[in-house]
Amino acid sequence: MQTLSQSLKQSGINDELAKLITVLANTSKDISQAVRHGALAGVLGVAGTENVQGEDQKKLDVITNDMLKDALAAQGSVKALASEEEDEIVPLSKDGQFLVCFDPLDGSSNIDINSLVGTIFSVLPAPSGDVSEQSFLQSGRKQVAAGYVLYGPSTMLALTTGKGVQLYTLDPVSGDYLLTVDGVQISKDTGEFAINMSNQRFWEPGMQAYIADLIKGKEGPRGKNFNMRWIAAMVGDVHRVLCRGGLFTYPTDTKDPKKPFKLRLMYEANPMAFLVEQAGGKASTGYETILDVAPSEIHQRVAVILGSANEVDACLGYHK
Ligand code: FBP
Ligand code: AFP
Repeated sequence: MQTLSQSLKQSGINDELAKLITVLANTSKDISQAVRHGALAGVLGVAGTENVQGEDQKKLDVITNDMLKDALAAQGSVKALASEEEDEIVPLSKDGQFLVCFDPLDGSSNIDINSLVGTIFSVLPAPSGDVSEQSFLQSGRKQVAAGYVLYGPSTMLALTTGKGVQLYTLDPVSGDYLLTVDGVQISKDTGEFAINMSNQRFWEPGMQAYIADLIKGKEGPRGKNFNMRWIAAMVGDVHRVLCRGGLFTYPTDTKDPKKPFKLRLMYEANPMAFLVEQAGGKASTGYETILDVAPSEIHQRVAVILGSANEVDACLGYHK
C-alpha cells in the first residue's frame, strides 16, 4: 500500500502544497493521540471559554486548535489561517502561498461521550499583498485541497486536491497514512438519509415535504423504504456518504430566527462539498451549489444538502 507521501508525489501536485498537506496530516496524528487518551490526559470537559459563535469551547477544541496553529505557523507556506475557534483570521507567514481554514474538532458534543469526532480543513490560494479577512472570501471552487480526518475505530484521512478523492488509514504500527481507497465514488442512488429529525417543525415546507415522503417508504411517492442515520458529527455522516452513499442535510430552520443555518461555509460546507463533488456527488444549499456561494465573512453559515447525486436532485425538486 502506498504511503501518503508516495501518493502525493505520484499525484503531481506542487511540492509546497504536498508539504502543507503532510503537515496537516502529521498534526492530525498528534490530535488522534490526544483524542485517544481522552479522560486519561484530563482533556475532556469544557475550557470555560466561548468561541465567536457563542458556543462553549471544550478543552479539546482549544488544544487541537493550538496544535494546528503552531504546526501551520512553523510551516512557512501559510499566509494566514481561519479557524472555528478563532474570532479573527490569524496572519502567519508574510510570503505564504496558501490560506488554510479549519474546524480543529468537529462534532464537539461527541467528545465527552467518546464518540466520533474529526478535523476538517480547506486550503485556498493566498492573494498577493497584505492579508485580511477579505483575502479568505473566495468561493469554494478556488480550493486547491480539502479534506477531513475522522478519529473513529481507526483514524482515516479523506483528501482531495481536485483529482478525485483518496482515503488513507493511519497504520498504528508504522505511524504512516496508507492509501486504502483511491478514486472514491458516491453511488448515484441511495436508500439512506441523515438529518436531525428533532428540528422537523422548524424546517421550510419543501424540506418537510421531502422528508415526509422518504418516511412514507414503499407506500409513498418514492416507492421504496429509506433508513435514517445521525452521528451528530458532520465528519462521521459525510464519511458514511463517501463509503456507501446517502443524503446528509443540515437544512435551513427557524429554531433560532437569528441563526437560520448551523454549518459553517468556509471550514465545514466548502471542504465537504469539494470532496463530495470530486467523488461524483452533489452539494447544495437548496438554492445554490455550495461551491459557488460567494462568502461574505469567515464564520458565515449555510444550509447544506449533500450526497448521492440523484437523491440531492430529488430533494432539490421540493425546493423549487
Ligand atoms: P460543531 O462544529 O460545534 O461541532 O457543530 C457542527 C456539528 O457538530 C456537525 O458536525 C453536526 O452535523 C451537527 O453539528 C450536529 O448538530 P445537532 O446538535 O443538531 O445534532
Ligand atoms: P447489530 O448487532 O446488527 O449491529 O445491530 C444492533 C444495532 O446496531 C444497535 O447497536 C443499534 O442501536 C441498532 O442496531 C440500530 O438499528 P437501526 O438499523 O434500526 O438504526
